[in-house]
Amino acid sequence: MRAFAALLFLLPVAVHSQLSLPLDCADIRNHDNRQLSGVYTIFPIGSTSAVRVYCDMDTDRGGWTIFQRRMDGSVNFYRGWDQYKAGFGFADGEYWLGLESLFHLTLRKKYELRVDMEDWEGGRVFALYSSFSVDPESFGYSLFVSGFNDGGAGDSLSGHGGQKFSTFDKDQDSSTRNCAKIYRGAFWYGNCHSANPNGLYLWGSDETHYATGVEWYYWKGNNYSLKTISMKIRPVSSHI
Ligand SMILES: [Ca+2]
Repeated sequence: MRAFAALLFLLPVAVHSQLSLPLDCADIRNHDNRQLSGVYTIFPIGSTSAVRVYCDMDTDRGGWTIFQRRMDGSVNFYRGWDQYKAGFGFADGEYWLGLESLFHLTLRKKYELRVDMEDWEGGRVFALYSSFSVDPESFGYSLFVSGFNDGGAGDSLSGHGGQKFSTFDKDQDSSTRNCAKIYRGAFWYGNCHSANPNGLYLWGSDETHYATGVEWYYWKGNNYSLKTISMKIRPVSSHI
């Protein structure tokens, strides 16, 4: 009886701490909508999966979990499969959250995707997609994206829908060549790309090596490497 009483005493605490682990930045915002943009810890795959991410709490009411960000060329994005699966970089700078986390997040909730970008002349545009998810590794982490809404950037991503993710050491693209090697990145390449957000950070316009930069074709073409780009997701339900 005494043991049972002790259990009753402990149980609500344990349950509460489990429930309070945020899955994403929307959970953090919904818990306290005065939170500022910055680095937070989320748990995309359960209680042992703590990972630090940058939460965008400003754009369109906030609650965005950033899973990809380029801003200063400080992190090397030309990496292999294991790195893109697990994630790399720094939450307060440039990073890739990881395909396994993306798969688990988009399995748990329905997400929209927003891609914000900036050129070297002060221009800022975005592309919005009302639905975004990633398949499990056994299906090559295939991309599902639909419902494009133009924020001035044009649609450089819908054409990548249905493609598996490719890195230089795991060619799953639909080209006879190795797109990741040719364009120095890692992405849901088809034959090969109209967006290369994980390409080489080239500080602007460069025609030396075709389409290898951080690119969004329908805004800036194939030889313009953007100043910043960030890919962020938010549960559709929190949009209301
Ligand atoms: Ca290939």
